[in-house]
Amino acid sequence: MTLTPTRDDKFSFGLWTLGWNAQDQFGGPTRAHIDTVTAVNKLSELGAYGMTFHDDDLFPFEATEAERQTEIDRLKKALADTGIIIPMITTNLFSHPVFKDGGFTSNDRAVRRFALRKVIRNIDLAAELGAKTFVMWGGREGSEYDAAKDIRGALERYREAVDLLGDYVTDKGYDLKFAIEPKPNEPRGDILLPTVGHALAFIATLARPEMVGLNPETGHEQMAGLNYTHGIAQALYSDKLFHIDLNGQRGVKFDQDLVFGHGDLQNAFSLVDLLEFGGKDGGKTYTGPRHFDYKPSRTEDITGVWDSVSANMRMYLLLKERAGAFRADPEVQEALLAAKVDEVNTPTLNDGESYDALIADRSSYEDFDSAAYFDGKGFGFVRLQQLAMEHLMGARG
Ligand code: ASC
Ligand code: MN
Ligand code: MN
Ligand code: MN
Repeated sequence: MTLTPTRDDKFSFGLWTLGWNAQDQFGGPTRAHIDTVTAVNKLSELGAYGMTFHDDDLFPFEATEAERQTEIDRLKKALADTGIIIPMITTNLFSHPVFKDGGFTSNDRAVRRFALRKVIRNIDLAAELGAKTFVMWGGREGSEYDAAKDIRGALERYREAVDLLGDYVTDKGYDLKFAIEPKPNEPRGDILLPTVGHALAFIATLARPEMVGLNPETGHEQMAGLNYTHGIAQALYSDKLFHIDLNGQRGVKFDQDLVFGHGDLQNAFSLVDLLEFGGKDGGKTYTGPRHFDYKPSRTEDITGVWDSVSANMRMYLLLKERAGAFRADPEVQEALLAAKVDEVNTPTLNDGESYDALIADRSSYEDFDSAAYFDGKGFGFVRLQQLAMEHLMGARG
């Protein structure tokens, strides 16, 4: 197996990730702006297949129509020159001060109407560039103060917005789906749709739920103390993994946006194992882009930026190689069997069995000797996890 990324690996990067000038709340930029054409060329050279962007990454918020078109044309030429594609586009409804109380859910109705128009404009651009996924990260949709936001009203406005955009895409005949990106907090004290589970419940309320899925980000679930691999598995279970934002995070703290695998490594391992080897019934789990939404640390210069781009892809490929070795190891297969990991896929009831039949089955209860059945036997999960960690560390095969 090769650790050199190819287009077939479907690695993509946000223009805002490698392009971040490293300005944070406590200090000014430590790096210069990176031009779009340079970004596309360099991504192509390093082995990525796609680039993504917010409207405001490509042209400034205040850009005139002509300036906007110039940047779109420059991007199109760079794409044609390199073969890089734009699999996903997203809208910035968080940087400009007008969005300080949100876009779709601002208390101010005029701001909500402006936000919808900004998104519609960007949907047209997504269709023009052939993007298949339109991500919605509602970074400013939320509150700091419970008294300041009517949450049920805000969720109604969120639904109204996504429903309208679904109508627009359908009427225009665009081949585009939406992916909602949950995040629990930052920049707001509390953000609406904070986790995968909240977003799934929200999607079920929409007029066109089939058009709307998820774009879960590693660090965003982990900021809420949640298991990212579990979140991705539930998104897959619900047929809602439309896109994925990979990065690194260590624990419940500010959004670190580290390189993928530079945070919780064992969770990154289980994630890659799920994406690459977790297909059920012979199916693939997820065939979309492996998209990195990270930030090259503020300490890095331009060489460090490109090193970090490569590091994301290399971490993914290394983890894929390690997960492959884990799956191929006969001792692991035996440990999986002993731990009954696959038995959870056997239905609890017999084919067509009713609750009457279950209740009539004395062996399931009256004659079930819990003490004798249990008999001190363990599942051997620790042994299994140790094997996983030894493969992850390169200590086996
Ligand atoms: C997005 C997205 C995020 C945020 C963040 C902006 O579109 O997926 O997580 O914007 O990266 O800094
Ligand atoms: Mn993040
Ligand atoms: Mn993201
Ligand atoms: Mn982010």
